[in-house]
Amino acid sequence: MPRALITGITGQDGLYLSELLLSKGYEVYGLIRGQNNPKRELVEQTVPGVKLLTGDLMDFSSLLRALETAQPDEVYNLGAISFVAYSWENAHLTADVTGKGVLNILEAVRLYAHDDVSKVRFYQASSSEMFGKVQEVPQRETTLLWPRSPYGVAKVFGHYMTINYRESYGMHASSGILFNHESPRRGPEFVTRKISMAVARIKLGLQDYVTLGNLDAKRDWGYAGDYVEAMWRMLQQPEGDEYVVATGETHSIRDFLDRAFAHVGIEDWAPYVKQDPRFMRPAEVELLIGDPTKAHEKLGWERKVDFPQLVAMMVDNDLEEQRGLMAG
Ligand code: NDP
Ligand code: GDR
Repeated sequence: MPRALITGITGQDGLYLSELLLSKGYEVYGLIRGQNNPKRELVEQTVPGVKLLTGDLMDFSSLLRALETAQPDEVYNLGAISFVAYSWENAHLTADVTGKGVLNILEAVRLYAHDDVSKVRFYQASSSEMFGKVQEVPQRETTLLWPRSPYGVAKVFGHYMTINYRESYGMHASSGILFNHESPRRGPEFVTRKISMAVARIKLGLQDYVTLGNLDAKRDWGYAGDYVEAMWRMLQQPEGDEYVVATGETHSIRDFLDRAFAHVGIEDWAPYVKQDPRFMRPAEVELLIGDPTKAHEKLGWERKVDFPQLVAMMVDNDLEEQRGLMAG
């Protein structure tokens, strides 16, 4: 039975990846931080097969302990401070967790493996935010990185550190440059879920409007359930490598609003959307669109859920959730 250790188990991707690996017969361990993590119950209910180990990406010895307990064949490093807007206000913390945390776990894997690094395969959750002020359209594995936020800068550090451990120590280490991926499990601070929740609540008469920032930014949005499959496929390759995982399509926040409101029968959303500079970023990533050719050709990966299906899935989920809350 293969064994996997996942950091960031309480997050959107941690849950989908756990489900995928459990369905493939893996023994799955998840690293959970904090003395009394409020999301522990969610993980225990959603993926009861996962064994939880306490640890933090900033606490090197906790990582080594988790590796020694889990004895994993595969390590998926999904843990991060992942909210870009928050990273300006907490730049040092973001650098420590999202950046240096990657070095901590890579080094812990190396020491745990006693230099026989071939016994553990490593996945790093890199991000399209590394492309920032994009230097090429669409963005691919070789596009020059130009991050625009402390989060993006920290991810660049983790990305190159992953490549460096592969080149220095021969580790089977891969970096998935994943473009935005969403789902009903997306945190409510991210724009897609903020919109799907607001649309559901507006439709049900529970909320009057939603306040957003820049509506013109464009993102390449896919479905998280599809993207964790690409992570797993990367670690089944003979060698570690870098892969862009994206849909190859881009849509603005306005496009997302159009679809989400239309899904509940509202064609003109202008009366329900306000803008506030508080949600604008000091430096914006205006356009992201990925070229997933390498992932298609080498991993045989294809997305299954398209943009209209994704928006509908998220709004339907929030309608159901809000109706459930209303019913008590
Ligand atoms: P989430 O924000 O949903 O989850 C982040 C996870 O990181 C949570 O489980 C959180 O745990 C954990 N975490 C935070 N701080 C620490 C720490 N100090 N030590 C250990 N764990 C910590 O992110 P997603 O699931 O959406 O994304 C997964 C990864 O993929 C992240 O690294 C993200 O940056 C990256 N990524 C995401 C993309 C996306 O569109 N979703 C695209 C590209 C990359 P807790 O519950 O304790 O806070
Ligand atoms: P992003 O996702 O920064 O791309 O990072 P987010 O949904 O936060 O922002 C997307 C775009 O929407 C604009 N926007 C708003 N964003 C938020 N959160 N709230 C608003 O009210 C709002 N109004 C407009 C933003 O300015 C931005 O242009 C996500 C995270 O999951 C990262 O961890 C991951 O690496 C990248 O995706 C790929």
